Amino acid sequence: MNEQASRCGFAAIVGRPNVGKSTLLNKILGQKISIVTPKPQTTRHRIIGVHIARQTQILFVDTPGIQIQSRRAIDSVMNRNAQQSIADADVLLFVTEYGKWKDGDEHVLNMLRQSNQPVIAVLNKCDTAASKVALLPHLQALSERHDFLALFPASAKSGENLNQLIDYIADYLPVGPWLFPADAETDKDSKFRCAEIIREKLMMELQEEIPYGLTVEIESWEDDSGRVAVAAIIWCEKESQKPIIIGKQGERLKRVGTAARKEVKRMLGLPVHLQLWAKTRRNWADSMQSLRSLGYEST
Ligand SMILES: Nc1nc2c(ncn2[C@@H]2O[C@H](COP(=O)(O)OP(=O)(O)OP(=O)(O)O)[C@@H](O)[C@H]2O)c(=O)[nH]1
Ligand SMILES: [Mg+2]
Repeated sequence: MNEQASRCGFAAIVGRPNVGKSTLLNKILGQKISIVTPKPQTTRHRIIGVHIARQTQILFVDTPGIQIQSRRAIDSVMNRNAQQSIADADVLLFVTEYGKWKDGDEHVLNMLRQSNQPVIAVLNKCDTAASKVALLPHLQALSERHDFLALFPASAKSGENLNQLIDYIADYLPVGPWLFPADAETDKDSKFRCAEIIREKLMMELQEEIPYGLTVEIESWEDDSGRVAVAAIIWCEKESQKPIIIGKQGERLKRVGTAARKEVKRMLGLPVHLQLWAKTRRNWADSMQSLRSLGYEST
């Protein structure tokens, strides 16, 4: 590689919850780095996905959806993770959803305006538009909200326009050496990704407030002659949530375990044995001390 011409930088993917930030990261990377559910507030951490476009190493940073209100300690931690990613970025991708401009979008855009960082607007979920013509007034309205570097209608689901977006970022990022090894995919290790996969399956299974009161901790991880044995604890906030997570005769926990095991096996390319335990840690999501010990950054 010609060292002189190499470029590298952080492109933080920001927006309100549920606009498709993690789906966008995964589609660009061509693999699941960050979990996705139809529910808001799925992503809780900063997750870097490394993508190479020509001579540029683009460090995409998936972030938690920024919430207008932070009611609990975990909400503040999630918002801070997103804010820190904004501060550290070379360029910001402000993701919004076609046809759904909300107060939450305005709130995020205000934060971006105050950051004085360069912002690219991504109007996501354009596959839901009836036609290309239907997009035009929405693109016009978005372009009038801020002096964006560029604006891309896109679909993280179908991949529409993502190559153009990637090329734009690759040319925009500063000249400099690559910060990650050439074959790096993410800054997160297999344990983190396994815990997240379990949390995704739980979020898909559970309704109302319960998914927000859960976190997953890997208790043990043994890699024994090409076979991985994992024991994970699902922490809930209240004792009353435990039977709901476990389900009748353990059927829900079994479904979650089976789905998670299959995906972890695919990720590692190795046979996996997965054991799940539901336990209670009272109000862990409201306690900074518990959050820290459960792996939540508190920058
Ligand atoms: N139709 C359509 N759906 C999409 C697209 N991108 C994402 N979705 C869906 O939108 C929902 C939310 O996607 P996520 O990627 O989890 O959204 P997020 O912005 O990361 O959400 P948080 O992590 O909660 O902030 C999921 O059901 C996705 O399948 C898209 O381009 N088109
Ligand atoms: Mg997400």
